[in-house]
Amino acid sequence: MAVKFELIKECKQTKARLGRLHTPHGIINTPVFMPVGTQATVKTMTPEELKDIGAEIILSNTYHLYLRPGSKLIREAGGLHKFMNWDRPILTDSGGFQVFSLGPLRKITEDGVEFRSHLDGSKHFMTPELATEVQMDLGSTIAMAFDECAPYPCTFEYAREALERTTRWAERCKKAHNRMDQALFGIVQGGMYRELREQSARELVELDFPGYAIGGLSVGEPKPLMYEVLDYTTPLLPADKPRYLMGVGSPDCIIEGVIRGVDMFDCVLPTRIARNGTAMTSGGKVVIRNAVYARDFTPLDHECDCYTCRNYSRAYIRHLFKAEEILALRLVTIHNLYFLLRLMEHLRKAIAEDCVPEFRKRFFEKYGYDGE
Ligand code: PRF
Ligand code: ZN
Repeated sequence: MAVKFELIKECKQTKARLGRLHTPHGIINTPVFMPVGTQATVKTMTPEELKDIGAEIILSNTYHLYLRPGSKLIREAGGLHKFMNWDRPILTDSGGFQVFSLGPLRKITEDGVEFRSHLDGSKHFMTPELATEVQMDLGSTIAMAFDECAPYPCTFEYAREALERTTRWAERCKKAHNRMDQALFGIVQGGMYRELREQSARELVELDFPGYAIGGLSVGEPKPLMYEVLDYTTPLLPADKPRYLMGVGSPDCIIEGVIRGVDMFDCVLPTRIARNGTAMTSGGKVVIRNAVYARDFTPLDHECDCYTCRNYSRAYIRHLFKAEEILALRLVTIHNLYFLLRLMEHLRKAIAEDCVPEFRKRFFEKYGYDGE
């Protein structure tokens, strides 16, 4: 088995778990946040910088790398790790979400999905077998099954068809998968319907994956609804396998996910908002272009000791944004990722010390609840 999950401790007051995921590329402490490196790079960051801030695993995308530069080229380079000079774990998403969210035209059949490239409009056909082959060529540490993420809102009938197709596709991915040094995770779908989440989890657990993702959430539904789905979905998954909530990574959703038993998260949010000038801080979001920061010579976050906060002021970073200097993007990205990675560290400590509810309360009192 390519990965082994070691459950260290379960929280006494919540469903939070402390764990360690052992992989051929090293150990991941969970709950973990995975910075997103869609195109084999976490935008603006070198792998050395990612290590320095404590990133233990990153996520990359099958869909993007398949289209450009092509998975055979990456295989020729010696695999994704070598190609991008990152030797820690990498999780690749299967493309099962991107073909739906990025492709302008797509046609779903039992065999797979026909879609057009967002780059040049060329026609492609993605199947469970191809998504698996591409991920084996990439040589990621964790590969994901090819799934269908139903939109929100969506009828019971459609959500059922999508989940049943997802199960059949997961079976095909498993059959096609033959890399012993790579783990293949299954993805639970079923929309916002309890009965369907139960069916999906049951069918996937039957297939016996080394880890399970919860897909189809954070697709436009209200947050309380996502929490409700999580409430009944995580207990359906085996306690001795890692659970990954796909595409979720705002501080509030991470905390709410952790207390419901989620171990892994990924999201473009911290890196994306960094590049438009929004910093996540212990006191909430700071929109650095704002005129109130013109003469603010204090750091982005007075509680933060990241490279950016140790060396630069809000006024300076605001100036860099106004002047459209590249360093601006790098400095806020470093800070936001550091902020989230440190939040995960604090959560792990809170689980170890049995003070998760207190930690949650304290965090929200300071950070506030943001709308996104
Ligand atoms: N499936 C896959 N990737 C995803 C999702 C999904 O449902 C989501 C939903 N939030 C994000 N990324 N394969
Ligand atoms: Zn900082």
